[in-house]
Amino acid sequence: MTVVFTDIKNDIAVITIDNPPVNALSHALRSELSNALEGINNNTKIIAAVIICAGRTFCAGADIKEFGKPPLSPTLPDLMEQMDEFEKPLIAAIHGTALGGGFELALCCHHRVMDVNAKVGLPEVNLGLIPGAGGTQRLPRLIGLARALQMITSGKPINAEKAKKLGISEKVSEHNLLEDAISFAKGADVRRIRDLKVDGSTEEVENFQNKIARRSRGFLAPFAALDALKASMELPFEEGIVFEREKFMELVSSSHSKAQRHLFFAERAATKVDGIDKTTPTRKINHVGVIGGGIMGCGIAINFLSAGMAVSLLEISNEAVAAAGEKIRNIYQSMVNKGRISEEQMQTAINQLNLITDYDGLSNSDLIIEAVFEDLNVKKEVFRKLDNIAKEGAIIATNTSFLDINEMANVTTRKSDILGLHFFSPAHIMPLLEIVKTDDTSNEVIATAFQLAKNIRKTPVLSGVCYGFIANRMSSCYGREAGLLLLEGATVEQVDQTMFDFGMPMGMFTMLDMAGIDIGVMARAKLPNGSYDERAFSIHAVLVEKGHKGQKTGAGFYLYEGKEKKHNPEIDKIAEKMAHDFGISRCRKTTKEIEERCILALINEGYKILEEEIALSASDIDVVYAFAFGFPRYKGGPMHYAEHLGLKYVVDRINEFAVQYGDRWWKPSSLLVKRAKESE
Ligand code: 3H9
Repeated sequence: MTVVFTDIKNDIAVITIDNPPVNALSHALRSELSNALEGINNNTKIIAAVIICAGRTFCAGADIKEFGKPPLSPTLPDLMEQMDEFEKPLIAAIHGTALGGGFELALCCHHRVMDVNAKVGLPEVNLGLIPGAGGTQRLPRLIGLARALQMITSGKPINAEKAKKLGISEKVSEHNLLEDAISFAKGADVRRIRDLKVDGSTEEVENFQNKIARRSRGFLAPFAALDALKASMELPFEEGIVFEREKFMELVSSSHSKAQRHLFFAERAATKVDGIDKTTPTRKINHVGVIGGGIMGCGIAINFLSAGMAVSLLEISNEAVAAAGEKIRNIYQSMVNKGRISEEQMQTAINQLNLITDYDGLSNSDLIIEAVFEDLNVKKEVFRKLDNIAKEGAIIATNTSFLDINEMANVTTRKSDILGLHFFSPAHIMPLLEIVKTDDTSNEVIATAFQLAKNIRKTPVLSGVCYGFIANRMSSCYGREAGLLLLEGATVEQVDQTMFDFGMPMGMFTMLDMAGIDIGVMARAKLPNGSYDERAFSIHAVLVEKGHKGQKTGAGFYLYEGKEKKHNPEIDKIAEKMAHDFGISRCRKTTKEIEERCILALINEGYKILEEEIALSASDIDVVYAFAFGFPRYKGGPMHYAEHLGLKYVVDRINEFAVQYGDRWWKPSSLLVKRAKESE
C-alpha cells in the first residue's frame, strides 16, 4: 500500500503522507518519503516542496511498534540527514499533532506553517525515551535551551499560537493549510536549523536538573534528555546527533522504556472490549446529577462541569449544598490562581452548576452518580428513590469503592441501566475511571461510559463486580502485608521508605494518614468475620479508637506538626502489644522482604482477579494500578513487573512466604502457577 503521494502544483511539489491512523513513521513511509525527496531534488522544474499529512493528524512520531526490532534502512536519522541536504525550500504543513519523530521531521524542514488548532511536541519521555531523530539538537538551536529543556523533559505539546511566538512556526493558517503552505513556499529560502547556535548555558541545565528532580524521581529518560541537551551546547551538531542517538538506543532497550511503552498500548487496549465497537449505540449525556457534596461528590461534579456539561448537585440541606458549592468554587479558584484555567473558564463552569436539595431536581439528568456514605443500605435507599424519579433511559451510577453493585441494581426496575463509575480521590485530578459492570449492565450503557470517560479525559478500565473491584481489592492486599509487617517488627518509616524507593509516590501509611485511617476501619467493621486479616489492621483500629485518625487529627501512623510528619512512638508500643496478643514473633525485617511481601501480594491478587475474569486482561490491571495508585510507570504495572521478575521466581517466593507465614493469604493463584509453568 502506497503511503506517500507526490503532486506537482505549478512549480511546487506537494508530498502527502497518508498512513492511517496517525501517520506513524513506519519503514514503508520512510522509504517512500526518501524516494519522493530524491525525485524532487533532481527535478529542476520544482522550486520548493511542502510536506502535508492526510487524515486526522500530522505524523504522530516513529512507529512505536517497530522499537525493539532490528532497525530497517532508511532509519529516521538517515531520512533526517537526507532532508538536511535537501537543496530546495522544504515546508512542513502541520495539522493535528506533530509529535516525537513527526515534530523532528518538521524541524528538518526549512520552515513550518501550522494550522490554528495544531500542536507540536516531543513526548518521548512518556515512553521512557528521548527524541532520537535530532530533536534534542535542533529544538534548542531554534527556541533556546531553556524552552527546549521545558518542552523535552515535560513531553507536553504546545499550541500553534505559542509555537509561533517561540519561532517554531512562521505562519499560523486559519483557513486552508495547504494553500497557505504553498503560498509560503513560493518566497521561502533554505534555512537549516542545524546551522544555528544554541542560546543557553550549562548552568541552566544544572538548575533544571534540580527543578525536575522530584517529579522525575526514578525515571531515566528526563535525565538522559538533559545530557543530550547539554551536548547540543557543548558539541558540534554532527557529534551532538551521534550522542543523542547513543542515548536513544540505550533507552529503547532499557526495562524502563519497555514498561512505559507497554503502558502506552495497555491504556489504549483497555478501551477495546469484546462485544462493544463503533456500531454499539451510545446515549447522549448533557446533564449530570451528582448525589453527595463531600470531597468525592464535588470532585466528580468538577469533571463534568469542566467538560462543558450541566451538573445538578444534590445534598440533604441548604447548608450542606451551599458548603458543596463553596468547595467547588474554591477548587476552581485555586486552578485559576495556579494559571491552569482562566477566570472566564471558571465562570463558565460554575454557571453550569445547579445546587439542589430535592430528588425531583434530578429528573432531567441523563446520568446520575451517587457519592453518598459508603453503606450498602444507604446506597440501596438512594437507588430506590432514583428508580422512581430518573427519566427513562437515564444511566444510574454508583461511585462505591467496594460494595456490591448487583445488590444496588436489584432494588431498581432498570438493572441494565445501572453500573459503577469509580473515581479516585481527588476525583477531578486522578486519571483513572473504573467502569464497573454488573451482571445486567447493557453494552449500550458500557459504551456510553467509555465515551464519557474520553469526554472528561479519564483513562477508563472495565471491571466486574467483586469486593473492591480491581484497584481497591489489590490495594487491600498490599495494605494487609504492610500492616502485618509492622506486627512482625518493621517500622512504619521502614515500610514507607521501602515502597517510596520502589517508586510508589508515597508509602502505605503516609497514604492512610492522608486519606483518614477511620474510613478503612469503618468499612471493615461491616465485613463478615474472617473475610480479612484482623491482625493486619489491628493497629489501625486502636489508633481510631484513640481518635488518632491521621493527618486531620494531628496523629496517626505519624505525628504531624502542620504537614511535617514525625515518628510516632506510640505505634511501636501498640505493634509490640498486638504482636504479643496474636502470638506473632518479632524480628528485624529486610528491605527485600518488605518490598516483596507488598509487591508479590499485589501480583498474586492481580492474577486471582484475572482468573475470576473480574479484569479482562493483565494489561488492564497494570493500567489500573499505575493510574490509580501511582505504581511506577517505568515498572509498567504489577503484572508487567511480574514478567520482568520472572513468573517462576514470583511463584517460588510466594510458596516460600506460604511456608513462613501460612497459606491463608499466600496461596499462589492457579493462573499464575499455570503461566509460570508455560514460561519455563
Ligand atoms: C518517537 O517518535 C521517537 C523518535 O524521537 C525517534 C525515533 C528514531 N506508533 O492514541 P490513539 C496508534 S517515539 C504506532 O487512540 P488519539 C495507537 O496505538 C513516538 N502506533 O488516538 C492506536 O492504535 P489502535 C513519539 C501509534 O486520536 C491508534 O494509533 N510519539 C502511534 O486519541 C490511535 O491512537 C508519541 O509518543 C505511534 N507513534 O490520539 C505519540 N501513535 O487503534 C503517541 C498512536 O490499534 N501517540 N498509535 O489502538 C499519541 O499521543 C496519540 O496517539 C495521538 C492521537 C495524540 C497522536
